[in-house]
This record gives sequence, structure tokens and C-alpha cells, in this order.
Amino acid sequence: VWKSGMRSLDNNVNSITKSFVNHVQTSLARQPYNLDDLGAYQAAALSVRDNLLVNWNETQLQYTRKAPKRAYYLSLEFLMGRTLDNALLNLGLKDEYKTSVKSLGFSIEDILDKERDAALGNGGLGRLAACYLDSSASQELPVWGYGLRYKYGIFQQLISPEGNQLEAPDPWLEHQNPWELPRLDVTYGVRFYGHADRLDDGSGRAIWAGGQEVLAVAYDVMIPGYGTKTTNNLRLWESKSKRGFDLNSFNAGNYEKAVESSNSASAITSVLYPNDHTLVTLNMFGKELRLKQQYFWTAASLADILRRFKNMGKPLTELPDFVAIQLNDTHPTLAIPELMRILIDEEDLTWNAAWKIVTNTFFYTNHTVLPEALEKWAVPLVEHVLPRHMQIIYDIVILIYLFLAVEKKFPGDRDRLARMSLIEEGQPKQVRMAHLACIGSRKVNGVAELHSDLVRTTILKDFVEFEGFSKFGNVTNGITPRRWLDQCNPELSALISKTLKLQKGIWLKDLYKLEGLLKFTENKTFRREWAAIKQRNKERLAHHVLTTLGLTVNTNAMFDVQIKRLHEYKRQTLNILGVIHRYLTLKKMTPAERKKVNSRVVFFAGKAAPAYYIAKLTIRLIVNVARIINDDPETKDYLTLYFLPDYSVSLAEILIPASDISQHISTAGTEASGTSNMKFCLNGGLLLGTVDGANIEIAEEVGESNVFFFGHLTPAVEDLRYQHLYHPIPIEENCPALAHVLNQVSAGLFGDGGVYEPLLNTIRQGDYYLLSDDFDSYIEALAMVDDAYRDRDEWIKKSIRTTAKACMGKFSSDRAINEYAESYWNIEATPINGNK
Ligand code: DL6
Repeated sequence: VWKSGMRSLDNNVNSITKSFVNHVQTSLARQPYNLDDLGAYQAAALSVRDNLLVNWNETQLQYTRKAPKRAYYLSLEFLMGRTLDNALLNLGLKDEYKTSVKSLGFSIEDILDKERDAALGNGGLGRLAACYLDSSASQELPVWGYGLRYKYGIFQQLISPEGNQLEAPDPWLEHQNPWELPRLDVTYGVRFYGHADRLDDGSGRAIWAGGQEVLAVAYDVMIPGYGTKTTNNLRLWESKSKRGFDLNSFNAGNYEKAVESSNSASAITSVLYPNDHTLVTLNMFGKELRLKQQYFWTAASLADILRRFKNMGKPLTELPDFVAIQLNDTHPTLAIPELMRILIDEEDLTWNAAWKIVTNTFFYTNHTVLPEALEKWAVPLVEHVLPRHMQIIYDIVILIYLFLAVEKKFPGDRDRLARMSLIEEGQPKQVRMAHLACIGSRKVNGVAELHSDLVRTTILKDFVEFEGFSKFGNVTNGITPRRWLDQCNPELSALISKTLKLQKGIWLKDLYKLEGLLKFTENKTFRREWAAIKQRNKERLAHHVLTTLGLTVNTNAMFDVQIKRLHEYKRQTLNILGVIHRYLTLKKMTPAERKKVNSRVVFFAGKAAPAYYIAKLTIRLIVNVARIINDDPETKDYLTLYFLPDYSVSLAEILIPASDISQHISTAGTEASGTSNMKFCLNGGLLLGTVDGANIEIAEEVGESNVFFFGHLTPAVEDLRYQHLYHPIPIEENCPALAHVLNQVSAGLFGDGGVYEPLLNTIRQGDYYLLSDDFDSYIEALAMVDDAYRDRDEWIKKSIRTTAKACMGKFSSDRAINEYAESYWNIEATPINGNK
């Protein structure tokens, strides 16, 4: 249907070949006969881009003409991964390109493999943003993303011979990036520092002047919808000096000073911060740069949004009728005082009128309740970098919020005032960004039922009591089935289409249709085909390990996968200690006993924040445990372990379809949602997890018999922590099995035990993440997994049920984005002419 919409391009194989060769000669200035795979990738990408551009232009034109209400998704991270395969799928041109490049002597797989991931994100939060862009375009919703064009994305992870994580830059823009359009004419000046002088005319206005002015330059990335012409936009900002370089210093021979301002301007978008749950480890300079990133991006995005709105000729009071701005976590919260500043200082609105517009335009999603992850900015820093915004924040505290409204509702409740204030007392005082985001937004949501409950009952409890329950909702996260099933697991996708007798174009846009697979669980042929695909995906992963690490993987074993950022709360440490426990148990067995054991291959992948010492020690332990047990002739047929370096979206696309079981084992109440759990399920992998985040809702869909749960529940966590702190029981008593494992590590079974003491001591002393409380039930759950896997036929049935039920619809990002569109942003689908 959508192919017919591309009027100006004739997409048969011949014309694709013509366009490909044309790009080789004219855009790349190369000869088709000595082109390598990288050149072929670039030519193919440029020719696909021509298609996207036609649709992109048409979409933007229609949005301008029809002037629907639009939503803008402000996210400091967009973890896009590769684009070519996704663009081919969404355009419906994959087969044509495959044939075309084959006729020129290339394989489409080799070409696709040449693309570098666009890794402008740390993990779940950034990947969620990418899924939401895919779903918005696929649902024909007028949504744009706004982010930063980092010159360096998330660092490349290397593992040293000792097992230490080393970081190298990710120069993803090294080769030309065919997916972006530089908009050198779309620029905005952004000010930092200087001074803000209030006018004494009673208007509340101020003049902000002086300081540094930096230029924001737009780069547009086209976001094609699946099965539709709608092609939305992701606008990324690059910073650059407003004045080029300082000619006076240059002429005086002071070259360093001449380029100083240019360097300081371009530093703002030079690198993605690799810390996903805390910034406390940053020094003063690092913090200031991060604050500048946040303001630079929100100021440029707001200026752009307002320019587009003003072109409609409507009064600013109507802004909330035409614009919804989603704050992805608190990172873009400065947009709230920035919009106040524009409306009051530049547009001459009264304070109350401005506040009304602001609080009807913004929406805030919280992605974590971990105390260390709640953003706070030192007041002196904000005062220095953004003097006018600090005034506005104080005005919000004093004028609107605390002393008038809260005091009125809860007279004399000083504790409540202090708890709710935007400013936390201390040395220095700090601005609480979550509070600012909350009171400046029309609605607030968490990302899974349990998490949203925790938001309402813990970090924003006072605000719920003050503003009412209805402002605080839940939108459970989702994932795009296009990338996370069809692209990463094409064989499974084909089997589903064949079995359901439905074109994939139908069920990939309505995942509830997967329920139709349920009746085939009893069909032997179907089960055989299902199992064979899983096996081939395991072989594909094994091939990857062989070609990248030179190691041979036992593909007859169960594949057990934990892939996510390294963090104490995600408890990779629990997993590796469980592996050691299994190893020690195997060592004690006779050969005959071992033969009855289910073979298991454990995979880990994930990056640790560069300054996160304990997380890096966990990686080191995993790598060194692997070194010992993979070489042990007595046990290696039954247990092996791999740490795959440099986890990325592309690596996830290989790992997820190959998994039999995956682990999502955070301490209850700490993982807001998790999204890889949904991806594994969609690909027929079973879950081993705690009763946390979206695991709970997945189990509700799939039935608890298909999920392996263990561990304490959220309400117990606080009491256990209290106990550890004030009435500690030695670990030998609390959990002898774990104590034994820790002692073996200390004793040097995996190399110098002393190295791991700081990591082991986090468990022996305080045990904040409750490993000693959950270890026994974790080991029991692993044993249940083994038992279940022994009955392979029943296991395949569970696998089919998991795909059919757990991910039916509910965990598609199409469902999630529709919830945002309807219940939050109030925007509607805007089909592009010729679409339908
Ligand atoms: O909502 C996306 C993702 C959740 O799935 C994860 O559970 C959660 O940990 C993650 N949160 C963050 C918070 N970072 N900051 N700030 O990444 O969000």
C-alpha cells in the first residue's frame, strides 16, 4: 500500500540498481567495480534515503497544512542502533534491495553489517525513546523527537587481559552519516552565564545579558513509520561557536586563546555522558558541562517549537492546544523555567498567564525511584550558568507554589513545605529537578504499574496529596515489534506469518494477533519448526562469539542471558555468585552425577559507568570466573560462561533471539520497568526474575507458570535493609551457601581474592541490595528452570505461549504510544495523503 505512495520514485530492482550506481559515482565519487562493502553500504543508504526524503517532505508539508496538535519528545538519549535494515523494512523494500545488490555482487547481510550503531544513549531510557519514535511514525502520529547530536556516543568497551573494563571513544560520525540532514540554516543562539537584572516596574520581567552565546545547529534524522508514508523527524542539535574564532587574539599570535571560545562551544555536544543512574561522581567541570548540555538542548528545542507555533498565527495562550512537550525523565526540566522566561521576558505575558501555559504544555515521565538517580543541581552552579532561570525557580517556590498554595492547603505544616520545596537545604543548596518537573507538568507518569505506585507513594507522595491522584498515572513501557522481532528474528517472523496465515504487515501492527499462535502449541510440526529456529539463532550467536572472541560455544546447552547496564541494583553479582555456586556443586559431584545435569551456557553483556568501581569489579569477577570454569575439564561440558564486550543494540539483536532463559533479577522495587524482558519474551525466551518492574505485568499476561519468580517482595525490602543496618546477622548464619561462595572468591579460586574484597564487602556489610536475603530462593529458582528445561517439549510449549501471550499487544510500543497520545498529549493520527 505505502509503496504506491512513492510517486516520484520507481522502486523496481532496476531503478534501485541505477540509483545505487549513481550514488557510488556521484555522491561517493568511486567506481562501482572496486567498491568494498562499506562503500556499498553507503551507496545503498543514500539511495534508501532518497525514498525517505520524499515521504519526509510530504509528511512535514501535511503537518504544516493540517496544523494538528503535535507532540515533542525531549530526550537526552536516543539509542537508535542501525538504520538501514529498519528503513528497508518500514519502506517495504528489503527484497528489492536484496536482489539489486546481489546483482552487483554484494550480499545484503554483509552490507547491513557495515553500519555503525548510532549509540546516543546509555540503555533502557534511550532505547525506549527510539522505540517510541518508531511507533509514533507507524501510528501516523505527529510527533517529533528533540535531542543532541553527540560527536561521541556511548564509549566502546574493551576488556583488558586482567578482566578490567577499558573505555575508548565511539567516533560514530567518522564516516559520513547518510541518515542525517544538516540544516545549517536552522540555528538558534543560546546564552550562558552573564547577569539577569529584574525590572522594577512590577512586571516580574528581567533582562538577561552578557556571558557566552553559543549557536545551536539542527540536524534532522528521518523516522519512517512501518507500513505508512508518515516519516517523522528527530531533530538533533550540534553546538558551535557563534563568532568563529577570536581574530584579535589570532592576529596577536595567541592561537590558543583565539580558538578557546570555539572549543568551549563545541564541547557542549561533544560527548554523551556515560552515567545512567547518577552524576554524583562527576567533578565540578563535568557537572557544569552537563548542565550546559541540558540547557543548550532545551533552549534550542523550545525556540524551534515556538517558532513553528508562531507561524500558525495563533496567540501564545493557545500553545497547549497545539503543542504537548514530553519530558523524558528530568533531564529536560530546564524547559519549564525557560518557557517561563520566554513568555514573561520576551513575550510580555503576566506571571500567572505564563504559568498556566507552562503547566498545560509539559508532561513528565519518571524512570527511576533510586534516590541517587534523582537529579539535583547545586544552586550556586545554576545561579552562575543560568542566573535568570535561578530567579524564576525561586519565584516559583515563593510566589506560586509553596507559600501561597501549599500553605493554604496544609497551614502550618512546615515539614511538608520543606519536603516539597524545589530547593533542598544543605551545603550547597540544591534544586530538586523531579519536583520542578512535577509541578510544572500537566501530568506525570511512571513506566510500569509497580513503579508508578512507588512514584505516587514515595518520591512524589506529598505532591499527590497536594495536587490530587488524577495527575499521576502509569504508562507501562513497550518495545517495537518491527526491530525486536521481525528484524532480529526474521525466521521466527516468517513462521508466525505462515502459521497465522497473515501477512506480517498485519500482525506487526497489531501484536494482539499473536494470540492466534496459542492453538498451535499442541501441533508437533509447529513445535519442531519453532525449536529449530531457536537452535539456528543459538548457532548464529555461537558464530558471533567464535568470530569475535575466537571461542567455541556449546550450542546443545541451555542459553542463559543477562544483558543490561552493570549496576548493583540489577544484581549481575547475584548471577555470577550463582554461577560459582553451580560450579562448586558440579565439582563435588561424581562424573555419573554430572551426566544428569542440564548443560548451561551463561552470557553476560553490559557496560559499567567509567567511574563505577564496584560495577567494574563485577565485570572483572565475571571475566575471571569464565577463565577458570571454561577451562575446567571436569565441568566445562556442563557449565560455561561468556562476557561479551561492548554491548550494543546490534549485539542485543543477536543475543535476544538465541536465549532460552533470561535474567531480570533486580532487588524488588528498584527496576522501574525493564524493556529487554519484553524483547526476550517476544522471541520465545522465558524469564527468570524478581517480582519487580514490568516482570509483574508480563507474568500477568503469560501466566505465572511460564515465568520463574524468586526473591523478597517490595514491601519487605525496607525492613530487611533496616535489619542489615541495625541488627546485622553474620552472613554465615543468614545465608551459609552464599557465605561459602564468597569465601571461595576471597580465597583466590578466581585469581587474587583481595581484588574482589570491596565488592564482596558490599554484601558482607550492609547488603543494601539484599543478595544474602534472596540467594537461596534464587538458587531454587535456577533449579526449577533446570527441571523445566529437561522436558524439552513442554519447554517449547512454554516458549510459544510466552511469545503468544506475554507480548501480545500490551508490550508493543504501539500500545504505549497510543496511551500517551490519547490520555496525555491529546493528539490524533494525521494520515498523509495517499496513505490510505
Ligand atoms: O523506562 C525506561 C527504562 C526502564 O525500563 C528501566 O527500568 C529504568 O532503569 C530506566 N531508567 C533510567 C533512569 N536514568 N536516568 N535518569 O535509565 O528507564
